[in-house]
Amino acid sequence: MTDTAADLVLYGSPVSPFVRKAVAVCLEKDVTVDIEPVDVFNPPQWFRDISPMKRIPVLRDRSIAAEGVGGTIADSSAICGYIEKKHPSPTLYPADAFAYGRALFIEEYADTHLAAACGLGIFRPIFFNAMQGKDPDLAKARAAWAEDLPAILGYLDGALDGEDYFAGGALSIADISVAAVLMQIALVAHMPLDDFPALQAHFARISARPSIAGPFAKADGFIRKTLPDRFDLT
Ligand SMILES: N[C@@H](CCC(=O)N[C@@H](CS)C(=O)NCC(=O)O)C(=O)O
Repeated sequence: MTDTAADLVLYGSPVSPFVRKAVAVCLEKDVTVDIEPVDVFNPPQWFRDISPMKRIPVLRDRSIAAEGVGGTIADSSAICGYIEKKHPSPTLYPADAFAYGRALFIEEYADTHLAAACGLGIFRPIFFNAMQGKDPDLAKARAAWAEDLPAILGYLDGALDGEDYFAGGALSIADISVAAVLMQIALVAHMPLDDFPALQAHFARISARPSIAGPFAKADGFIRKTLPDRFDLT
């Protein structure tokens, strides 16, 4: 543990893949971070003030400022970049210039394209409906799995190119981002990845890391209270 670690607090919930990504980066670096829950769909004014896009996570570094906008960073990629600078070891960003660029791209691809397909396409139609006491919209989730996911998963499968990691031959922000976002499907449904063997092996390996498995277990415990069973997408 580091002296300054207790200064960090993440506002959000481990149910968010972006919160889990930031927590995983902290855990990989043995940096202590508090998590303070916030209802992002009906946030208090203090949260609106520090999250101009009304999104979680927001990080506060209390050693910079304990309240107000000062000391806050409101985006998971920016948060992870900050944590890397503040706690450089072990590095989660490749040293090689091209591998660094690839890692940032894969992170962005996971956070945008993959997250839209997993979150808006599958997680929300199932879990948000269940939270509102409605039947899960399995038709929408199955359409996303059948029509949107194959190209995205195929790209990621190919991007591994026979390697264990996406960039730089070592664990990086790319691997953490992809696993954190893919898990959004695993929270609500069975996720057969047999057609994408490289990605399947990567997901099994990365999601077994305590930094990824721990936050996932917290999210899973929350989801299972509403949805005891996972659904079939095929
Ligand atoms: N690019 C942002 C995305 C954050 C994001 O979309 N978070 C979702 C939760 S998974 C959120 O806050 N959604 C609130 C809403 O849709 O109103 C990041 O990486 O932090």
